Amino acid sequence: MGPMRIPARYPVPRYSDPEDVRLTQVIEASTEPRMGGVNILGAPFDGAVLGRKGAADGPAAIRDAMSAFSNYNVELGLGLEGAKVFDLGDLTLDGSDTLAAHRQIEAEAADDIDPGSLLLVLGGDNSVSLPCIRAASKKLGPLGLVVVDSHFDLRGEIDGKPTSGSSYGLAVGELKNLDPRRAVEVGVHGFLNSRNYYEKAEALGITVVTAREVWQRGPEAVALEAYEVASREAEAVYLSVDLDAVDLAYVSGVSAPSAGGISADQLFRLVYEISRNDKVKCADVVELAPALDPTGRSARVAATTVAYIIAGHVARRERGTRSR
Ligand SMILES: [Mn+2]
Repeated sequence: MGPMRIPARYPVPRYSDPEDVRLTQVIEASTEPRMGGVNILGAPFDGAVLGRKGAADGPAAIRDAMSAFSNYNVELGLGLEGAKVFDLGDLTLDGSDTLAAHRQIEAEAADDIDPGSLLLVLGGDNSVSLPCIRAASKKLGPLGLVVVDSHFDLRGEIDGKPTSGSSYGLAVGELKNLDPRRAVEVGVHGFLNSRNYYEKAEALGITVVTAREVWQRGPEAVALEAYEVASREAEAVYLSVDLDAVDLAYVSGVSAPSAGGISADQLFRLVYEISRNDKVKCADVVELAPALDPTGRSARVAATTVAYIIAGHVARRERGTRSR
């Protein structure tokens, strides 16, 4: 056992209808990762954010928002009542010490990664992706990476420390088994990235798909290409979702809201299509800062994203059944 965790809390459903099992009723608390399912782990840390703080409250807000959902999705023709979803609770992290927090996230995530399951990390600022990717590369072998984000996040360290803008650059720089030619960045757009970081992505051989290309080609086609690139000669694929990829009309509760991003629906379709693939063994959903969006919309989008990732995992087992 690692350090103490804070047990996950889901609100008690406001009503009980045997004809409508709520999504949160499918989720079981667990102190250990379980085989063959989805293991949720909260990383409430925002000590390395470059912009506005608040993502430390992300995991709790995502769980709260999930209580609004049924377990069935009409469009997918898919129910999650038989899903094996376990919640391992929240890590207890020191928000003032990025390096120590990252060491702890890496160690605990490594304990919870299982090649037969999906570890789904709820951030936390985007810096938490780095220790999770490190853990995945150490536990799972040759790794591919699919990122959905408005930003490249290819910065170096600042004052010797990683930030919320450096996770993917540091990961491909230090991890021998994460070939940047197996990294795909989806959703960059607008006046949000420097030419230098675009050229760095190109030089590294990272596949870049802009937000506009998602609108033009459709999320399913983009997801197919992204998984193909990321899974080539890889044992496992890591999916990292920065919610700021979504247009600020849907998601304003993030450190860096983006105008002109992809739509919420496009994000759901992207993550669902990617999560349906067997090699996806680790994922994160980061940057929700609920206090920055008092309407609760951003938390709803975050929670729906989590539900679609779980649905993608369930769809692996149900392949071949009718889908609408
Ligand atoms: Mn971002």
